[in-house]
Amino acid sequence: ELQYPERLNAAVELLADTAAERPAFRTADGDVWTYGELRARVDRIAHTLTGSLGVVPGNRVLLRGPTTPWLAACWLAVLKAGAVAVTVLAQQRAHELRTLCEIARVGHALCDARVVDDLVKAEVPGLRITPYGGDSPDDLLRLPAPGEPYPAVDTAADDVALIAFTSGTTGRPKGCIHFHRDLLAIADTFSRHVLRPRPDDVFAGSPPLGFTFGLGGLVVFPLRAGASALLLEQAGPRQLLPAIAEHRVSVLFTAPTAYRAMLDELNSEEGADRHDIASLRRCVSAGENLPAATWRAWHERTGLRVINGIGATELLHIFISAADDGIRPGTTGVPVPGWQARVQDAHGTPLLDGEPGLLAVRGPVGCRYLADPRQREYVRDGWNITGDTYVRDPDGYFRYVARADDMIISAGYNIAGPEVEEALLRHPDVVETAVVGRPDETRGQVVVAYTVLRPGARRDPEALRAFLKSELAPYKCPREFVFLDALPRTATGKLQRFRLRTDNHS
Ligand code: 3SK
Repeated sequence: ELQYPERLNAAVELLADTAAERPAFRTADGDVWTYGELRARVDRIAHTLTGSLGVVPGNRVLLRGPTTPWLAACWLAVLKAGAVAVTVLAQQRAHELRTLCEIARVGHALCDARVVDDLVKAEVPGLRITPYGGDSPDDLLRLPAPGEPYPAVDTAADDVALIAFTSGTTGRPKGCIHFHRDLLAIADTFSRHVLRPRPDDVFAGSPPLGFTFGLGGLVVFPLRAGASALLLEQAGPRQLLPAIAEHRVSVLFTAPTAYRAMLDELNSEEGADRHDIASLRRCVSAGENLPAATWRAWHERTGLRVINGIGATELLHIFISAADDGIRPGTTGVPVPGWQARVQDAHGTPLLDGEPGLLAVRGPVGCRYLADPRQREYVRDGWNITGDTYVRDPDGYFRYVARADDMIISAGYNIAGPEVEEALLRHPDVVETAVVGRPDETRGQVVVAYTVLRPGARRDPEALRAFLKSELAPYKCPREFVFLDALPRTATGKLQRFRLRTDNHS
């Protein structure tokens, strides 16, 4: 079990031990921030926060901007000053920001000057906005601030440090409260046991810092290991491959769609010799389930075994995964050391191995929604019910079936959309697909496959149906195929199946 002292400030712990001259953050432009520079800038921002801006411990400070070292430094400064960081995405627009500020009762905001307009437009009553990184005379980083070290606020290990939002894939956003100790716990469980980082590692990836997948993978894990992170403002699949080569990235965090897009490039005629990815030693995939076909294709092309994981904003980071030779394609893995997991029915009764049911987990981080009655649905009898349907195999490996609300029931059959998607992805023309149930008077639901094809491929439902008939039991085969240019996704890249069920895409 993890033990932390009663008094603990996560920012102090993350910044304390690494030699001043070691690199902490890098940027695509070649800027390098050493640990010494990072500490000095964090202290300067913390002085400004508690000096001229009047922030006091416990105040909630919104942080918003593209992924830059300045955003990471602001986050560390807010924690060091004993305030609460409220993280949101740079892409979120005025009406969304207003809702998030209302839910978290935010009084201050530090916002990258390039995206400040939407926050101003949100007209949040009483919100004091301080831009950083721009030309404005009030730029946070231009404000005169003393150059002395900032004495960190003496926070308790279970003082609130972070409010992170989960949009889920539907519904009003929920603010998830996390403590200072939670931030260390994710590094001391998943990162320590599965990634096993080294001080010379260079972390990089696509999730933004406003998503706890990115905050953990690109800030908390590298700093806890005394390693460095390449912080990319543009981190789509097209930017990742050249960045890996140029900055010798060794630990990569991204989602299954990005692995597929990078494979397309690596397997293309022009891309075959263009990208040197020999520096990679760990590739993490999370955010949604990693199909076995994608795992195998990446392994075949690169020799690397992708670390699949399931995480949640409610639980801050990844709680089921596997390392090295323990990785089995098509499964998520086993509970990360420090975590427990089981599969249970709707009444909380554990199910037998091999039976699909609700995934329930517990460990060093728990779900605490900010004033939201949905807390009672997520946490039952001390177990966090993630909303995923899983099966536990007899050897203790957990296998993803579907999001609990993504099961399709058609003519009495239970059909897991992801199983059909996995089969469709084995077709060479299919880039992405989402399989959902559409209400039907006779069958209850019918299976519909929304599919993105490779450019130039023929939109031929009969060919896909014929292909699937050799891969799946006939009752699972989609009745209907709808071809799209792109699938609907949230700002963090999660597929929005509910939009396919409700919007008119046909
Ligand atoms: O929500 C997720 O999918 C997730 C995955 C990994 C780590 C953190 C999160 C929130």
